[in-house]
Amino acid sequence: MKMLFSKSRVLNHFVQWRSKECWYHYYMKKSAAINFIHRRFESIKAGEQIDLYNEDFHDGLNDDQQILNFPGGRVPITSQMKFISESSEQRLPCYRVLDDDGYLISGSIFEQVSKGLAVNMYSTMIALETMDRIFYEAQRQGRLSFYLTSTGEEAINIASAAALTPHDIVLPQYREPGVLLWRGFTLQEFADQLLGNKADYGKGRQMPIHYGSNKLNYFTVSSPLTTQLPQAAGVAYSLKMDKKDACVVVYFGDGSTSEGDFHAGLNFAAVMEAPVIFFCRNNGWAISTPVTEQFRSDGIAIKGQAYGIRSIRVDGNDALAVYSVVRAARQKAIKEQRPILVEAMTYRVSHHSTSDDSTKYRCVKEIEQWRTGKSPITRFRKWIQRNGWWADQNETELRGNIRRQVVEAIQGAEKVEKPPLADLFGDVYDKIPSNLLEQERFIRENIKRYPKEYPTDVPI
Ligand SMILES: Cc1ncc(C[n+]2csc(CCOP(=O)(O)OP(=O)(O)O)c2C)c(N)n1
Ligand SMILES: [Mg+2]
Repeated sequence: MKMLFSKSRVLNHFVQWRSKECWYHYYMKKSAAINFIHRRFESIKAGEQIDLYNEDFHDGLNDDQQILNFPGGRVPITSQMKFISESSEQRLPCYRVLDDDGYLISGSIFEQVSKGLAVNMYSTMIALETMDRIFYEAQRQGRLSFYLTSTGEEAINIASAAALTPHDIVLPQYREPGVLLWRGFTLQEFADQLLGNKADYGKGRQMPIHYGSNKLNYFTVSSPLTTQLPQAAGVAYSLKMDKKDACVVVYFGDGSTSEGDFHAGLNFAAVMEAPVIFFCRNNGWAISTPVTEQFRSDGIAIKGQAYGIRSIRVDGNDALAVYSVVRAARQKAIKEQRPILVEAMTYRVSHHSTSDDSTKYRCVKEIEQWRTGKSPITRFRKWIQRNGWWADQNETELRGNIRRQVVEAIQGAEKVEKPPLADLFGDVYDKIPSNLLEQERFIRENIKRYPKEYPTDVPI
């Protein structure tokens, strides 16, 4: 246990160091920027703006038209000294299709879903909920070192995934395992990663829940918040260069928007006209920090406009609304080659993770209201059941089946050998540098000296 912990700590530090400070990374960023300049698209109209500037700037002030020509374009002038307000009078409305009771809101415009798709979406939401419950319990029993659930955010996970194609590339935060589940990541693959065994694609070097799959176009979760946003702009730009009929979807929480990378990522994508959907799960909390202490703006969607990004706010607990919004966003991102920002309003029903007890900083009544009265699963179930597409018997069978499969996956993963100690030091450098070799020597000597302090199931 102790060693697994230190493994993830070593890697975590490495990832943070590599993403934020390393000169090598800085150098790579610079050379990537040079490549971008060489491969600019015509749509980036820098040349045109310079012409405008040269021709019109000196006599740009035109009394009749009351227009001033600036390098970025023509701006109307005014003699009124008026500061723009810090907020609009009304909060940005939230698009929804199903009301709290699962009835269609009359007049709502939404993407139709077939019986097959609706049942598949609902079944996968149940699979996610069940998987979360059992893995969470396994952590409490000491069988996993860490876990984190998506409780309350099942519609965001599954409905957004259902609106994409397998070619769309996903860069997750960490509360989106349902997207992987939808794409076909098996319960065994989840369990192997959580237990860090030999079958785990990360060779046990990451903390539990850091899933990833090359095959399913799902980037590996990374611990430092928001690094995935500028990366998503770059991945989307590569799709644009290759003229792919696909987009990128990058997920992040409300708390992550306080990182500089949020702003860099949005601006980069806007300027490069990259086909990326920025999908913010605004669940009200960043561990113990409520959104009221996170920002003074009306949430996230309105920030898109400042970057020149088309944006929308959607009810994240309404599967039909999330599905419709992501379908439309995908269409716009690809056809119009532009980024889109989606803010899905929801609530983090679970503790932040197994390292947290949220009853210490928020009211239990509030949590229960969201768990019971506003569950996205119940709302969607009411709708499909009213359509005659689902019955109580289906529910019982499905839940029992998945429960059995998750338990078997954990038992299976527990039987698989752990990766050898040497794997901790490989796969990063072509030639392992001296400081890592020294660390390897140190850990081996330590194991010899204090064998009882180390797990016996890791091959030395
Ligand atoms: C750069 C960075 N700062 C701080 C943390 C510690 N941390 C992990 S999760 C988290 C909260 C993130 O909240 P949010 O983005 O709203 O996602 P949620 O957990 O609500 O889904 C924090 C502060 C981190 N992992 N990385
Ligand atoms: Mg949050």
